[in-house]
Amino acid sequence: MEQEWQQLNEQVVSLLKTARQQVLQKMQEPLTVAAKSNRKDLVTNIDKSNEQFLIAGIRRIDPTARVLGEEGFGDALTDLKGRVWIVDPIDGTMNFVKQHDHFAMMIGIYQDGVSQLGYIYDVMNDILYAGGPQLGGVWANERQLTAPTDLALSEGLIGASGPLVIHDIAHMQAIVHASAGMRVYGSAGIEMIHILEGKSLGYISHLKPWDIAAGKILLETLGVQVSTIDGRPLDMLSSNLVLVATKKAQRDILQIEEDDVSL
Ligand code: 2AM
Ligand code: CA
Ligand code: CA
Ligand code: CA
Repeated sequence: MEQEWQQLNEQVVSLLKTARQQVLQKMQEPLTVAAKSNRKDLVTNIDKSNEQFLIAGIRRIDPTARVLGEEGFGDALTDLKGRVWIVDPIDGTMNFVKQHDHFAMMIGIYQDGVSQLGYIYDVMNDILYAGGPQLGGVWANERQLTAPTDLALSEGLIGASGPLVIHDIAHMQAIVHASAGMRVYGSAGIEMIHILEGKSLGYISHLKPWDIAAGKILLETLGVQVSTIDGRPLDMLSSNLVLVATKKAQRDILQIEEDDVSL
């Protein structure tokens, strides 16, 4: 059984490395960019072609699995039964378009809704974060990661999505004020890499399943808490206001939420 997962892992790593080469190559040509729900929500030709490439590879690796992909090339899912792969072909599309940097490819593998393996690939730095319960840890390429220190909110940096802070949703300004400072990286994947590396203690953002599927598996493997902003389990079939944090910081943030409700 363990060997099966090792083999599966090797196949996914190889698929992602090939996908990276293709993306780097296609980035030499001008991008075709379109707006989805609004002018800040973009999709490019590479988001689409990379999702198609990844899903074709997944179907070769695991023919009976179902796939949920952001750009719609996978299956329409109404439940998480069996093996489900959740794919974000380019996370941080705005960064991809504007910076040609600070974006990631992400894959999360679930079995009957339970975490198995997760992948976040920092494409430009060529660092692949891979791990989960089926590998018994998390690796950044060949380097095994240790669990981040369990910092309290006041002791570290917190990542957030800009709009949540601007509109002060879910007491974001009080949370940021109580932390050591806020960072906005513009990619859920890159934010979660900072937490895996112990460089940020948390991240708060409104996220879809493909934004959080891979990170949840990797983060929880290292003891980082992943919940809704009010501390409940995520619904992996819809969007959630997600709170990722060290245990102590999660407690501090839930307390801020509760204190405000009691006013
Ligand atoms: P994406 O680039 O794959 O869409 C910052 O914008 C982060 O939030 C990115 O990880 C982005 O993922 C995600 N995100 C989720 N919903 C979004 C939306 N409606 N518009 C822009 N970004 C969104
Ligand atoms: Ca998108
Ligand atoms: Ca995303
Ligand atoms: Ca995306």
